[in-house]
Amino acid sequence: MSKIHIVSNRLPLSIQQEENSFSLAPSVGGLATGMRSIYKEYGGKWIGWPGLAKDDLTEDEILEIDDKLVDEDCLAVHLSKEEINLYYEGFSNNVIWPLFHYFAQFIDYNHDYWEAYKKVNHKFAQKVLEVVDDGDIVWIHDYQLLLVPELIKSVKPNVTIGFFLHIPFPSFEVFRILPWRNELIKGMLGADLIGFHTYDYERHFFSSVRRLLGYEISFNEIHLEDRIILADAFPMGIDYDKFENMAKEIAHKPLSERSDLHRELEKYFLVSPDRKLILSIDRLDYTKGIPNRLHAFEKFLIKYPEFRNKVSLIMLVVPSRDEVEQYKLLKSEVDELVGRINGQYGGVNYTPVWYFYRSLPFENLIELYSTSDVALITPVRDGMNLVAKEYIASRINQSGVLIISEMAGAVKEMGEAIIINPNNEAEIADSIHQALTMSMEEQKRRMRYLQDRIRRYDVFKWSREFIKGMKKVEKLQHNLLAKRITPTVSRELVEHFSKAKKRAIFLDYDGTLVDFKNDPQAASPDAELHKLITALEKNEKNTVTIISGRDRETLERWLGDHKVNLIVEHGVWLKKIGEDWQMLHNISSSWKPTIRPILESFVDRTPGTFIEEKNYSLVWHYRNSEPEQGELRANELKDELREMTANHNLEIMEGNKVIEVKAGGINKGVAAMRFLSDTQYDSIIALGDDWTDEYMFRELPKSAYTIKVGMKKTEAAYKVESVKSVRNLLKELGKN
Ligand code: GDG
Repeated sequence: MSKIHIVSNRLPLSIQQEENSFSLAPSVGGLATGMRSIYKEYGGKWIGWPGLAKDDLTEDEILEIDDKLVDEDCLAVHLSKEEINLYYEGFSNNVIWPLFHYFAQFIDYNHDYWEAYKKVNHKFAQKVLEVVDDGDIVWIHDYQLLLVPELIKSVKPNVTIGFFLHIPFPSFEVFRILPWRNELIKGMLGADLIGFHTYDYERHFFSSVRRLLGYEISFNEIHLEDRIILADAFPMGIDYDKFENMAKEIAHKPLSERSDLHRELEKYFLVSPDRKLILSIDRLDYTKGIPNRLHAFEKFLIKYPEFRNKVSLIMLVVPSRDEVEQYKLLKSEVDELVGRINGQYGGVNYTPVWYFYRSLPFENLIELYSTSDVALITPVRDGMNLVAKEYIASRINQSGVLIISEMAGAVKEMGEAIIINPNNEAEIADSIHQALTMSMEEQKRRMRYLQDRIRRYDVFKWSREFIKGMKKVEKLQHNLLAKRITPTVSRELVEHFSKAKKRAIFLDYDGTLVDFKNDPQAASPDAELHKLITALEKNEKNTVTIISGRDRETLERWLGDHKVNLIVEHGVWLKKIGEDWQMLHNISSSWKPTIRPILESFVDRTPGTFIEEKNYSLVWHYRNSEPEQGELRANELKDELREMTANHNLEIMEGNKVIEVKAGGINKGVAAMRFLSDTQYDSIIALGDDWTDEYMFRELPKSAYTIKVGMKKTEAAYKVESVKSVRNLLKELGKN
């Protein structure tokens, strides 16, 4: 069975230094819980940083830690203080974190950070490579390790790699700000499956892939030269039962056994029966919207003074990254705001904001969740936000109201919550009022829906679904690669070819013999191509035919000196060696004046596009447009043309970034078969890259070697990866 390895910045354990040795304690975070079951079940390893700087440890201590970790199937990537400072605090938390959360003004563009990030990502990849075998699965987590997928893939292409991003992926307009944007995105594309919390992050990622690297994307597949990658949304869940069970346990505890915090909370409610609590829990981070929450709470107290002395906000803020300047500033802002609100609205028996700046044990966390009437979650950006889900799971009697920001990934699954814009303080104030005055019946109705959903898609389901996705992509790639020309097939082909006395070779031009260029007129044959064609045409056993959608003039100008046949405009015209052009079909171009204005209006409205006019067809090129706009307009154009073309017996052909309108009933398949009807051939080879070539692959006899360039689905019998591979193959054929 193939193993599944997990890679994350931190190992799911914390290491405690005791007097003469070390002890390990499991982490309680959601990721650790969800993944632990996976890598143990599949016999893999967890690779990550153990949390101690290696400069603080002796060689022997490092060995001792490594030994202890082996028992837990963990492998340590040991990092020095400097590496942690530059790679983790620096590039991860001072470049990627602010950028991906739309806080571009906080980015520290420090080149040393980037160098360290590359170096440490290499270290992680190296550790993985020590344990991974062909056929294994590697699941990499989060923004600290964006380069690791490619670093593994380039060495071990037969390992299936999953990557999950726990934070948002920003829009292209924000992502493009980064000097190292291409490297990061290429790093991610080493994965076979890329997971995000929401579809929005996924589409932002697609947009960056298209615009920065120009790869084609259809549905959720990214087409690379030699691979297909899937991206999808997998909203991360929580260990629902753990929260529910703890809430039940606490509810059944006798008064005497309750924690100090729990008793404090109960005292608060004893003062008056209509007292209520609002809860917020987050790490201290500028993305979590803590100041705006406090402002909004103050607005609520001003607008609804009848709730003063009755409603408090408990704010649990977990210290985080407190060495960083922005976090220090945020801390003082929050301290100040809390002080001011409490000073202004507080009294002897009433503290409006209970502010805890620390972390609490799990049990206390559940006490907070289960005692609070409202959870107020107001991030300005948040990948998912698990606190919202944990609140829902802890409400065992279905009371309670969740107010959640539309900027949290979790909101997509929370239609029944009260949804707010975190920058609209007046709206938040009103939402607090709405939550506090909501009838119990309504609270329960909403909470039941939320609970059903969050319970179903828990962290275990989430990880299983992701693994299912990795297996699916593995299969998909396997099927796509199934037709790839292996060395054996290549030998067979060359042998078959060399034995044949009369050989027909059909070659598409663009995307097959030459790579696409932004300007189609710039794709003229280079010296190598001329040499390859010459080698083939010199052998009189060969009949070479270039079969293309190009116009007569261009191909004749480029290849007219060769002893090759030319079939152009997808089969309208044929020029046999030494003869004049002949029309394979009698067609008219009287429809052009009707269609041209439509295409012109699309050119006017879509920058970067243009019309190419051939004798019997019109082509709208959109390769140089904004990729998404180009796709959108191409669909629009097809729609608009559909009615017209039916009336004129025309056909719309969709090539590679082109929409071509031409007379119906003509295609490369019909043309190739007409050509073959004159002579008997004992070997036929046809190569082409786009779907106009599929007609040819379909029509040619079964005995023909039909070869698709690229990894897309095809009716051809075989596939090769690129123009380069086509040229290598032709070189071989030219020797025989
Ligand atoms: C990142 C993304 C995404 C908090 N205080 C205490 C405590 N916690 C636990 C909560 C919760 C976790 O910490 C916080 O998770 P979040 O999801 O809210 O936020 P981030 O830490 O920013 O996580 C985020 C997440 O990754 C997963 O993909 O949702 O968007 O930013 O589980 O319960 N736990 C204990 N004591 C505390 O005082 N025991």
